[in-house]
Order: sequence, then structure tokens, then C-alpha cells
Amino acid sequence: MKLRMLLLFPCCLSIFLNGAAGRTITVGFAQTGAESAWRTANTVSIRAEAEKRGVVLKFSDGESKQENQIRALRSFITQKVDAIILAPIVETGWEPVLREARRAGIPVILESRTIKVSDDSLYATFIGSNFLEEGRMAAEWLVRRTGGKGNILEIQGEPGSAPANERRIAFAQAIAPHPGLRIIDAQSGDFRRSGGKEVMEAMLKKHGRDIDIVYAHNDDMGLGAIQAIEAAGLQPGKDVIIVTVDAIREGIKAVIDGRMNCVVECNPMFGPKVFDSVEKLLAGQAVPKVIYNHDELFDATNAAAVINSREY
Ligand code: GYE
Repeated sequence: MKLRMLLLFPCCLSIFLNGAAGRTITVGFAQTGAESAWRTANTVSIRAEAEKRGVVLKFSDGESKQENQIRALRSFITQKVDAIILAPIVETGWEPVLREARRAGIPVILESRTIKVSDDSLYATFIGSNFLEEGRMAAEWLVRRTGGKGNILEIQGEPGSAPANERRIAFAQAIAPHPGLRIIDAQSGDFRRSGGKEVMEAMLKKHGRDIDIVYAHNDDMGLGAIQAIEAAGLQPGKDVIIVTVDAIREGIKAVIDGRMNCVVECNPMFGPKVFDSVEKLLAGQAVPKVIYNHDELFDATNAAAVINSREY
């Protein structure tokens, strides 16, 4: 375009400066809900990054129901969004709606939870943590700490969700060579604080002092369990060893206070990575099928050093 023309037509100038890919992008985001502090932080990160990049974000809260998320995806397709970000509540049941998105030419980016599909070209990429790795890290810490002995209560995340399934599978595999570590009971607390508290209350009634260890699939449930343990007159972190996943600020604080023993990190602040992928896909560039975040582990040896720099 000639400079003279741009000066004559200011509207052309703005198109020219933004570039073809600089037009306003509209993205639909189907979030799971607001089950945990982790989730709230994840929503903040995605929203903030959209705003920073001038992306129009259509946000849908799935309220922990897959049917709501499927409905949201269909509405995004009807509205002809440029891309869809999906945090799938459960692993299965996505094929029909993903085919509809593909037919409409809309790329789907999975964030924070994976899915099981026979044809993985139905989504563009997954961005989030490696949940198998998290389950393994939790188990290996426990083996080191206990010498491979103790009765475990497992408080699981939302049934059918990838993080619940994989944190369970990898943990079980990693403790298998240590027969002195036994999972004596397991129940879902739905990744919610209230759920963790209720499960712990019921399990303390059922097993009493036989529970040596609680492995909770997230901090919120672990913090809920702590309330129940304290209400029963026991000392969390001492009478019952507590290992969780997420490493929200409150979880790290509980480790520093000695009420929790170990938190495996699962970082929710990856909005920038999600929108890097959205922009690449819309520019016709390739993105890796899986983009993992790097997670660490915090216990009494290092929790105090990181609490002030926690973003969530
Ligand atoms: O660990 C939990 C949340 O999908 C990784 O979902 C996420 C999990 C996270 O509600 O707290």
C-alpha cells in the first residue's frame, strides 16, 4: 500500500498498522466452573491475558457440568468465534461437539485438563500440567518421608476428570513396590474444600486413628480435611501426614505452619501460553500437541522461601 493512500484514508492506516492478523480476535472460553482456588486463579490468568492482548473473550462457567460446556461450545460455534479454549470437566464424551467445531473451522485448545478421543486431530493442543508426573512426585515424597510405611486415605478429585484419574493412577503405580504403604480407602471430594472436609469426617468415623496419611488430589480438599482432623482433636501434619497437589498460597502457608507436609505444584497461571498458541494457530503456524508446565514440590525445607512470590 502506498504511503500517500494511507495518509488520505486514515482507516487504511489503522488496518495497515494492525496487519492482517491484527484484526480483533474473538475467543470462547468454556471454563469448568469455580470448584477450587486453583480454578479461580486460572480464570483470572486467562481473562487478564485476553485483555492485555485486546482479545474479545466470551466466558462461560460450566458450573461443573459437562452438558453446560457442550452447550457453550455449540453457542461459540454459532457465534463464529475465531478459536475455542476448553477446560474439559471430564475426559470422555467430547467427539460430537469437537467434530462440529472442526466442521466450522474453529480450532479448539484444551487447557488444564486432557480428554480421551479416538482422533486427536479433533483438538489443536493441550496446555497444562503433567498429572501423572504430579501423582508420581507425591508418592515418591511419601516413600522418602515414611520409609514406605503407613495407611493412606486418598481424597480424589472430580470423578472422570483427567487430573483425578492420572493423579490416582501414577500414585498407585509409584507406591506399588512398597507394600507397607497401603491405600485403605478412597473417595471423591470433587476438588472442593467442603468435599474434602465431608470425606475426612466420614473416614475418621469409619477408620479412626488407622489413617496415617491423607493424599488429596488438590489443596482445597486437603485444607478441608485439615478442618475435620482438627475438629476430631488430632493434629494435622503430625498425627496424620498430608500430601496434596496445586500449591496455592494457602497450601504453602499450611506447610510452613506444619499442618500440611507436602504440596506438589500445579501452576494455573498460564494464560500467556494459551494465547501464544491461539495466535500461532490463527496465523496458520504449527503448535506442539502437548505443552506442559514445569511444576515443583514444596515441603518444610523450601516452602518459606517461595510463599512471598506465589501468584495464586
Ligand atoms: O488441580 C484442581 C482444579 O484441572 C489441574 O482442577 C486442574 C485441577 C486442579 O479444580 O484444583
